Amino acid sequence: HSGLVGSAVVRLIEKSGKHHWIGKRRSELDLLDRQSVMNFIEVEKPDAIVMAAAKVGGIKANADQPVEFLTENLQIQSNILDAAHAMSVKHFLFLGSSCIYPKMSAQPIKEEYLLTGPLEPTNEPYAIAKIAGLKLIQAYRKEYGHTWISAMPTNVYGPFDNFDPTTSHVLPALIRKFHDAKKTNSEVVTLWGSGQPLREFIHSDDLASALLFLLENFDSDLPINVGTGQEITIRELAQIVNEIVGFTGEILWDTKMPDGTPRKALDSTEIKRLGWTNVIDLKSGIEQTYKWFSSNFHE
Ligand code: GFB
Repeated sequence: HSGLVGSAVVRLIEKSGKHHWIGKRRSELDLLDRQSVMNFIEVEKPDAIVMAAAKVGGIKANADQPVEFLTENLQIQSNILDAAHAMSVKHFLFLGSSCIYPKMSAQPIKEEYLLTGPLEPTNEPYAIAKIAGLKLIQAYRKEYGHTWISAMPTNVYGPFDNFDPTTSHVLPALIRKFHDAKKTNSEVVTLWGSGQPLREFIHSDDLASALLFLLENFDSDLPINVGTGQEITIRELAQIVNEIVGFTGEILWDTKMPDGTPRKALDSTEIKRLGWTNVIDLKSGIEQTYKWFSSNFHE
């Protein structure tokens, strides 16, 4: 509950005042420890679980630690799902990622395109773990009749993200790199790849509103996409972040670093049809995130 997505869900639950929430930090509950997870769920007996905990990272972290991205995610999700089953938890929302879809998928990506082609190699271990998670949700639905669901968000950003320049996702990496360069009067910022890939970004507060909406309004075997429908190239994104942060030097592109998937635009028709829509536009979301970063991030 203290990461990028979990903290946003907690903020929204507190704001609505409709539900009581329970969260544990990593130091209080190790989700890799099966018995501890069992005990926690048995003691707390939650009505609903939003599974925002995962081993996550940007393109380089995924490529550098394939073992951890595969095994930790498999263990965390099977521990929590098995404990939820043992204690008959009524509602469960499993969170995946748009990288579960084929690298060269037709665009925009519909939910049913899952497993119709090879995955993007830089994040295949993470994607395989997340596919296993959503398959486990489907298996629990089929075999035991649980009404559990899976949501697949596009790239998420916002407060409480990882802003490490090496392991983070692109948006926090850009904020951090431009901020540091401005602070140290550096003339150059080096970004990765060609700048050509297209990405879609959702603010964590919008994602949180989608997740709570889905818990109340969605019950299906298929995962559901959560996106904004707005795509941007990494180069355009760099310009926006650069303007907000106010770095005036030069941007270099290190083309030895990977581009990853060329494009992964989610088709979010289904969630929009159900009545949810995002409200935070990318520029004001980045402005808000940079404000948070400036006053909260200390190395
Ligand atoms: O966000 P990102 O790390 O991951 O990178 P993915 C997106 C794009 O930004 C890639 C480029 O084309 C990167 O080459 N980029 C440019 C940078 N400069 C930078 C930089 O300084 N840092 C980073 N990180 N990227 C991830 C998956 O894929 O998406 C995860 O690896 C997860 O598994 C996540 O699914 C949502 O969007 O390519």
